[in-house]
Amino acid sequence: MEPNYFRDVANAKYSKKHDEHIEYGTAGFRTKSNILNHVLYRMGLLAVLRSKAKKGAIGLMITASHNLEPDNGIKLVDPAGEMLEVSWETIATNLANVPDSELASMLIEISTKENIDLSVPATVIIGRDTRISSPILLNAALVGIKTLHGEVTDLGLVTTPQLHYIVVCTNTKGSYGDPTLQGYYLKLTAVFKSIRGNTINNGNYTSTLMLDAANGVGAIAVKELQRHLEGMLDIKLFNDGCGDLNYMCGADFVKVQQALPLNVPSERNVRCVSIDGDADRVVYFYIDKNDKFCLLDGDRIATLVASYFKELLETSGLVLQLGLVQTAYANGGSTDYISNVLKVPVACVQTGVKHLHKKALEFDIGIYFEANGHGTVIFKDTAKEIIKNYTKNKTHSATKKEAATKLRDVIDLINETVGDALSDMLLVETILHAKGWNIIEWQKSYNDLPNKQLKVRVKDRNVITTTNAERYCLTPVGLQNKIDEIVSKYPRGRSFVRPSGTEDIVRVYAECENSSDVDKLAIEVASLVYELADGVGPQPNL
Ligand code: G16
Repeated sequence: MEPNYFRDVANAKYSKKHDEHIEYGTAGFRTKSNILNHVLYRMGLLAVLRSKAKKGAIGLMITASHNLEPDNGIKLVDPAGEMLEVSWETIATNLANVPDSELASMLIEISTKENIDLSVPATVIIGRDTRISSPILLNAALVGIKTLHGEVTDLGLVTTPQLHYIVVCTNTKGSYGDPTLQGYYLKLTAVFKSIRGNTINNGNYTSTLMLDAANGVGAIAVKELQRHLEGMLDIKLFNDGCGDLNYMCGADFVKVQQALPLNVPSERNVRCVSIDGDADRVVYFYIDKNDKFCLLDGDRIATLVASYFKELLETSGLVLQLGLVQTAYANGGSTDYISNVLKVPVACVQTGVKHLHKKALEFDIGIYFEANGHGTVIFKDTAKEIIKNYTKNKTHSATKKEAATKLRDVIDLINETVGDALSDMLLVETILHAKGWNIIEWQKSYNDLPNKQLKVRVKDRNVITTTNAERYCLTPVGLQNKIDEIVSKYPRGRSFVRPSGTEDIVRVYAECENSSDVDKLAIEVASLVYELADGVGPQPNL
């Protein structure tokens, strides 16, 4: 170890100015932006160490995704474009909270324990969303990276999935794609256009859609996408950055409130899309002929993709294991449909795409989606090879080869590194186009159980602990028994509670057979949480 390497890490400007404990949560550190300066600086330092440890470029994204404007956050991206390895989340939390006086010694400890060769060069690829606080936090991270002599590639304003994409492209020397934003748009749109061919509309599918960009960085990306799509998709853009970020708009608002986002006109039967503040989530919705709001969330996207892939596998005769991964938030209606109608194996894991991604890797083709619209599809390298070879095999019939070729091509439309709202949207559009479906036909495939999500404020959300993929509450003791009692009163009732890893709240999920009951069920469970977990502020209501 070079003894002086950490000599300059003490920096008064980025000293820790408060004692609030902060944790690497569901998707990195996320809290009020004004208490994050030292965390960003320290994550700049850590990103350099991680890059040296992995001998590859590391990503650093400054965003609080679906949270409102006053929050911000940071997440690190590993060299293959996936989320930071879980064991390093603990290292990140410890480093973020250590007193300034122990910062250098903790960095030395990390380097020793992780056996890091400090002479290896380090590269950090950095991006940010459109929050007002992001440039200041960017500077803090840059100072951290430069203090440990890391190289920086600053991408400026990018969506989170764009950063993931550029990280993997950089580390694979371009074999996954060109490591530039231009490369990202070209890769996605070239294959979208070639699959679509000359037929812009097909059957009941038309290419018009309305898109709510949550007033986030996704709006910039959508405009660029439109330029590359050359009119093949007629996107009418709303919430393109002039209003407040994620405020009464965006994928999280639409999913949780099950309501039309601000500014999107109420036009019957028009396909609409909402993405979130950093464009890693997407949900669809429409207003039906009776002016009722209808949501097609991550579960719907997952089932649409699973049914399409299953069809292509069956038609082609390719024998590959297809599987789907969900979380406890998945609607019971979707899980029944996947298991009993599609007959695709389905697994349930805890919230956070890092957990879904890991589980999905077990399948040849792993589809994973959270109900909130965060997800993607991943393919084993061996599966990609099998599909490619199959398309070249002259003994297969034209029909079989055609199906295998579609499967091969559609892989390039997918950002396999992480959920990507734009790539997912292009995939959905491709499938709807192939099936000749409008949004009503898509929705008819199965019925969702009526469901409701509520947020409860409590003194310390960590008093709630869970097990069994967050479906069972361990503490406070007695809470689960009481939830079970309440749920048993409602036909097909299900409810669970868990602390959020991105907001200072406890989330309550409820579903049951009758729409007239679901609000009551959610309120009953939320009130219980309020009572047993030291609720603060107003009592739960709708
Ligand atoms: C992040 C994660 C998602 C997770 C969501 C909510 O999304 O990437 O996997 O579902 O937070 O997490 P929690 O319920 O723990 O607050 P995003 O879009 O905010 O980055």
